[in-house]
Amino acid sequence: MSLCRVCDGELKTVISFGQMPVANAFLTPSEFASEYFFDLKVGFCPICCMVQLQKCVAPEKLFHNKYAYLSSLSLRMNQHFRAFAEDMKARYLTSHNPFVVEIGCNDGVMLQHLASDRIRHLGVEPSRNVAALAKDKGLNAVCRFFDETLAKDILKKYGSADLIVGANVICHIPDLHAVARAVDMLLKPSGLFVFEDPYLGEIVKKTAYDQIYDEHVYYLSIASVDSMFRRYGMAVVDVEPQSVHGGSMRYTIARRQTVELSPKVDEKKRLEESIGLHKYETFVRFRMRIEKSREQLQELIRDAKLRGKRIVGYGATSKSATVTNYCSLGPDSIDFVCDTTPAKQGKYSPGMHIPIKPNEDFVKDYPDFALLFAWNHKEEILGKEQEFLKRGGQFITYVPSVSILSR
Ligand code: DWN
Ligand code: SAH
Ligand code: ZN
Repeated sequence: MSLCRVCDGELKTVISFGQMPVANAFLTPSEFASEYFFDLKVGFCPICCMVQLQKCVAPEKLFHNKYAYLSSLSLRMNQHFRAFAEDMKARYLTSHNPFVVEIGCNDGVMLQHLASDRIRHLGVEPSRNVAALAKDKGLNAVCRFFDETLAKDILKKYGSADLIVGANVICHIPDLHAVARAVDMLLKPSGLFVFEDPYLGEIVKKTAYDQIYDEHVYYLSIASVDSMFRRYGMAVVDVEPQSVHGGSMRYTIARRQTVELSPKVDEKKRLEESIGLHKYETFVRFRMRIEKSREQLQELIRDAKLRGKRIVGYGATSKSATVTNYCSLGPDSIDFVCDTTPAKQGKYSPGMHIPIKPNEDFVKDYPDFALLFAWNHKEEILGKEQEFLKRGGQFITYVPSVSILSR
């Protein structure tokens, strides 16, 4: 029996993927034998509606001095975070000498746009290698996990924050109660906490089951986030859907009664009810679609291999660890995965041990099919791979459904 990390309710299992490796643990052959696996299982809490991993991997095992994901490597994400920073500046950072804390600043993809305007800032980034990249950009960053102890230290050194921001990080933190307490401690009375994460409504709608992996402890909705923060005298006061990462939601949290509630919050909460995000049955159907998706992808790939086609994976995403392991796709069906991240190149994918190669290897000898693991960057990738398409190459996708993308 697993209990909800938010309310102690008994979780109802949505899907069990079995033993899975750490999604960002790209490895060398000498590390194959000692590879770490854990039981990847998602549960739904019928009391507070929080969807979450039933068991999670210790954060120190995921975020360390060799964290593989670099936020700045996509043009699209750079544009997104520039716009995010500009929006925060214009709306919330107009007072005298404001102070911003970013949780999970990674290589500084967003913070750089605040620092360039000399805004007082602090990035909190526990992965040492990426924190170092942020510092190399001249940003002020601390290499720690965000928690109450750190909040206390920040408060002592810099004073309270006007704004706390975070992208794709709050859903990574197992102890949300500690996050809420730390935010409460650190924020000015009228301060705001703005964060975004992949949105449960989109994950379910698109059957984007590959968003389920070790780092993503929570699959958030407005209802579950609001009920969590209400326990600490705060509430979701505004929401704004984002198109990045396959569909995210940006939540603005404030202390209750300090900010007027946007009508969008209740409107979107009603929408969540209409699509059944508060009902276990919705997730039973989600599981059935996931199983169907696996069958279809396996069949498509089996068929292509029987016809002697070459398949290469495009983008060694964290998400691809779930797809390749769940669908048993190894080097016998996928020659290699191309990826622009230097630290991933030359290594092997977690669990299935598919070689990771630079993009140049893809261009040098185009395959028949590219399996689009980075489907969330589809426009950017299709835009730059026109030559592959012109020469008759095709992209295979599995989100929102298994299909071959037409030109
Ligand atoms: O939440 C998280 C998000 C923000 O980033 C983290 N838990 C980990 C990570 O998830 P991901 O690895 O699924 O993120 P992406 O952005 O889908 O990863 C894209 C991968 O594809 C990167 O390794 C870079 C690579 N890539 C490429 O090779 N060519 C990306 C583009 C756009 C390209 O053209
Ligand atoms: N914000 C970036 C990075 C997302 S990847 C973006 O949206 O692209 C998640 C990041 O959160 C990693 O860099 C990881 O090291 C960091 N992280 C994980 N747990 C954290 C915690 N408890 N406190 C602060 N950062 C954390
Ligand atoms: Zn609960």
